[in-house]
Amino acid sequence: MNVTFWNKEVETMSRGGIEQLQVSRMQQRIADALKTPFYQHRLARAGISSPQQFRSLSDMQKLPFAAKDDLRQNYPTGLLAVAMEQVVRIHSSSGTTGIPTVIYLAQEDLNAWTDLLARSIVATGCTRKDVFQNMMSYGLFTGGLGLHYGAERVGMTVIPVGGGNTQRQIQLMKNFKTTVLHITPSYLLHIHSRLNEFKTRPQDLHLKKAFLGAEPYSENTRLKLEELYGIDAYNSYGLSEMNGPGVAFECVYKQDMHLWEDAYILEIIDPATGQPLPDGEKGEVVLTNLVRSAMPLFRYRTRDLAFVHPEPCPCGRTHRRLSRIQGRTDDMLIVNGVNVFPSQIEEVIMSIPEVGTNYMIHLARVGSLDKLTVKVEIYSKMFTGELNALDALKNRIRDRLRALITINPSIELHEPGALPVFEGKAKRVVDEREKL
Ligand code: DLL
Repeated sequence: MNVTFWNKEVETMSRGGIEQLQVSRMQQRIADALKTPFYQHRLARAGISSPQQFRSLSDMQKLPFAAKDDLRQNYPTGLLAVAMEQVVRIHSSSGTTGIPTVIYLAQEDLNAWTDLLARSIVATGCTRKDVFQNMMSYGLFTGGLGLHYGAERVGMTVIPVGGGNTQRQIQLMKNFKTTVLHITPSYLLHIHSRLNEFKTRPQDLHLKKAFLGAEPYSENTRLKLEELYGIDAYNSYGLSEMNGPGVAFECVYKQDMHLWEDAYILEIIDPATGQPLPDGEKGEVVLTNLVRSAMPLFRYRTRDLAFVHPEPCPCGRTHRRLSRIQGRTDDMLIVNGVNVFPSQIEEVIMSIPEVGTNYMIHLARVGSLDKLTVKVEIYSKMFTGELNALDALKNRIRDRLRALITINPSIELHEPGALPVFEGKAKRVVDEREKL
C-alpha cells in the first residue's frame, strides 16, 4: 500500500507529543474562552479563571460540557472571542428546529482547518494530478467550502459544482475526467440509478475515489458503492460545530477514521451519565476544538455514537481511529417497545443484492400498535411479471430484518425512481405516529 503524508511529523507524532500539544493548545483556547460572555460565566462556575489551571488532560473533566442548545441560546455572538473585524468566515446551520447556530473563523483558524482537509485528502492517496468534483452544497453548509479549500491546497483541479443537477454532474465527470468525488452516500447511490438515462456506464467515467460523509451510512452501503462504480470510498466525519469536515478521515487502509488529535480532543462518554468510557466501548462522541481562536468550544456533545480503536494503524499515523458512526443518541426508534436504529435496517437491506439504490423507513400507528414499513427500490430486472419471485424476495428481506431487529416489518418493493430523491443529506425516516 502506498502511504503518503501531508505533514508526516504531526501525523506520526508520539502519543506523548500529541498530549503535550493538546495541553498547550487547550491553555490557549481557555485564554480565548475567558473573553467570551458564555465561557466567562461557565468557567467561573467550574472554578477556572486562568489558562494555567489546565495542567494535564485529566483537567478536561473539570470543564463543562456544551450542547447545541448552548449555541442556540447564545446566538449570535455569545461565544465570539475576537472582534468581528478579525472574523473572515461565518458558517451557520438552521437545524431542524429552525433556530440557527453560528460558527466564526479567524484567518488562522481557516488556515488550520484547510490544512486538516489537505492532510485528510492526501491520506487517501490523492495528489495534485486528481480532478476533484465537489458535489456537496456550497454556502453556509461546511461540506462545500471546507473540502474546496483543502483540495486547492493540495493542488488538485477543483470543480466546484455543488449538489444537485444530476445530468450536469454526469456531463462534468465525463468532460473533465473527474477522478475524485465529494458527495453524500445517498446522492452517489441516486446518481447510479440515473446513469442509464444519460447513456453512461460507470466504466465510461474515470472515477477512482469518493469521499463520503455528512450523513450516516453502513459499511454495506460503502461496499455497494465501491462495487457499483469500481472505486475506493473513504469515510469522512465532521460537524459544523467543529468547523465541518476534516475532524476524522480514513486513510488508504479504510479501516475507520483517523481523528486529528493535534486539532481535536476526543472523548467517548456514556450518554446517560456523562462518564468517560474506555477505548473500544461505544458511546457518545464529545469533541473539543483546539485550533479555533475566534470561537472556543469545549467538550461539545455531538450525539453521535461511535467507539475508538486504540490499536496502531498500518499506515503509521498515530492519531487514534474513530469507528463508523453507529447512530445518534436521538435517532433511535422505539417500535412497540423495541429499540431500533435506522443504521441496523440499512446494514441489512444493503447486503441484499436485488435491492437497488434507495429506501425509506415509515412508521405509523395502527390501533394501539406501531407499524414499521421498509420501502425499498429494487433493480428493474426484478420486475419480470414473476410474482412468486417478488414475494420470495419480500419474505427474504423481512426475515433478515426480523432476525436482527426482532420485530416484523412490512416490506414494500418499488421500482427504481419511485421513492424520494436526496441530493444532500437524506431524510429516510418518516414517523407519522406523533401526528395522531
Ligand atoms: O455534515 C459536515 C460534513 C460535511 C462532514 C461533509 C463530512 C462531509 P453538519 O451539517 O453540522 O456537518 O452535520 C453533522 O452529520 O454530527 C453526524 O451526525 C453526521 N455526519 C457527518 N459525517 C458523518 C459520517 C457536516 N461520515 C452531523 N458518518 C454529525 C455518519 C456523519 N454521520
